[in-house]
Amino acid sequence: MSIDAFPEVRSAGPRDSGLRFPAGFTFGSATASYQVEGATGEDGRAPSIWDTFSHASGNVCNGDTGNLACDHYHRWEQDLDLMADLGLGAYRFSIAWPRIIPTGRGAVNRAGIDFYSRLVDGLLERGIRPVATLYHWDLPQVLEDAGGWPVRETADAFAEYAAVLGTALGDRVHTWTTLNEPWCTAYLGYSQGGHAPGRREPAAALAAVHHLNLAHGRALEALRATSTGSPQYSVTLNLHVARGDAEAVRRIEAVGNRAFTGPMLEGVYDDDLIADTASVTDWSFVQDGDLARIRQPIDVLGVNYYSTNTVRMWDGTSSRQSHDGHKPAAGGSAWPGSDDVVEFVEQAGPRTAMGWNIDPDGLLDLLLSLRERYPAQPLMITENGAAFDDVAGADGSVHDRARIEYLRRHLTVAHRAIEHGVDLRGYFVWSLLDNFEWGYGYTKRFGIVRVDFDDQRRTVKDSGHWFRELATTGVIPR
Ligand code: GCO
Repeated sequence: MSIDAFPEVRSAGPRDSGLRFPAGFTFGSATASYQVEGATGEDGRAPSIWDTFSHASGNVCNGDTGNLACDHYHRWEQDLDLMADLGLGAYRFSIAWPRIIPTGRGAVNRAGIDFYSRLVDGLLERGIRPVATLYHWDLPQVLEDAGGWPVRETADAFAEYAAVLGTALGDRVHTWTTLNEPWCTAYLGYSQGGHAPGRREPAAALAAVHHLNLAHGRALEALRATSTGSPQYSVTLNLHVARGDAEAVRRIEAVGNRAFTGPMLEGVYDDDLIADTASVTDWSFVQDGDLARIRQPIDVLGVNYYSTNTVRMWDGTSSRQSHDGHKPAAGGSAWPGSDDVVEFVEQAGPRTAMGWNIDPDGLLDLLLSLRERYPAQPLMITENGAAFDDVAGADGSVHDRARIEYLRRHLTVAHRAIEHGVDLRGYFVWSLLDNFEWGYGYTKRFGIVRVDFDDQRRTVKDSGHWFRELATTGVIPR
């Protein structure tokens, strides 16, 4: 269904506020282990691919690393107090695999389990639901050395890791999320090269796609078999909202979206995806029975949304545009099979400090199209937010009106989606804290809480106060 069917729900205007979310709608914030924890060498944690990648010169702005990040590993209690003070109903965090099984397979590191166990208990004590992601990009380096996601054994290792977590935390975690944005892992990590491990091998990236999908299915099996509570199960995808020429949009949706939703939600790799990528791989890494294991019911599909893309077919001669919001641009190709035929057209503004266009209607398009295709699948916005060039006062205060406007307009759209029948269960702002923004290091700030990286002081920004009002009243504030 096209958005044009709902002309009245388009364009959340700047004065549109006062809308109330349904009772039970979850407001939360999200972070990820390598982006906030620091303490990379403590309590038995082994290096991840992001340690290796950020320590190698030229990969991250200013040579920044996650060595200290927000020092959340030591300041977690204070950070949980902050979340409670902000009235958050849920916290979406990720677990660092190299803290749990430092050797990738085999021995479990008790200290790693204990950290997350304390974190989960601390959340529950404060009435905040723990939403735990198993993989937000910090693969143990030892597993990359053995081939990484392009090899099938990494999915085996992931299932073992999932069983360890299910056993240790599955009595208390509210929602398990297997993977965060496997698109980034596969394509930015193994083909485009802007993310760890920084490989530029399109065929390997497509093998990584499949082994991530398989890891998702196998982890769900393992979590279900070991969790003794009654957790919900989910995965988080960054689905691309592409506009423009129909054929270019079809190609981007095939390799960018349906490569994941196909197997996970329908048990198929679509024929057009196989055809588009035929010059790159023959998909022989897909074994009998894999698709049945990947397709499993999930309680909620997590959706991360920031901006849109405009695409068109490229004739191969004119000078080529490439404005697809890579983080950051890295020379390799992020769309195996379609890089040489599709170009990304520069988007109209306004933009955030990431250079990403601000287009709340894209979120509505995405939610409505998911409802159309998967009417019975509950959805959750697991990331939405914006980096801006914050100016902090001497007391750390930040008057980030632009971020408030960004959040308000997207939340308005989320509310309208619900009014139009989308089964949307919650909204997690990215991010709780300013943190390590991958290839951009500490140069991009997404937090609703400012972090002074000199002294680790936290200061709630105006957007944080605004979000508190939203979370405690359920009404979108002005
Ligand atoms: C992602 C990740 C986050 C990012 C955020 C801003 O979406 O890439 O889940 O870790 O920090 O999206 O880029």
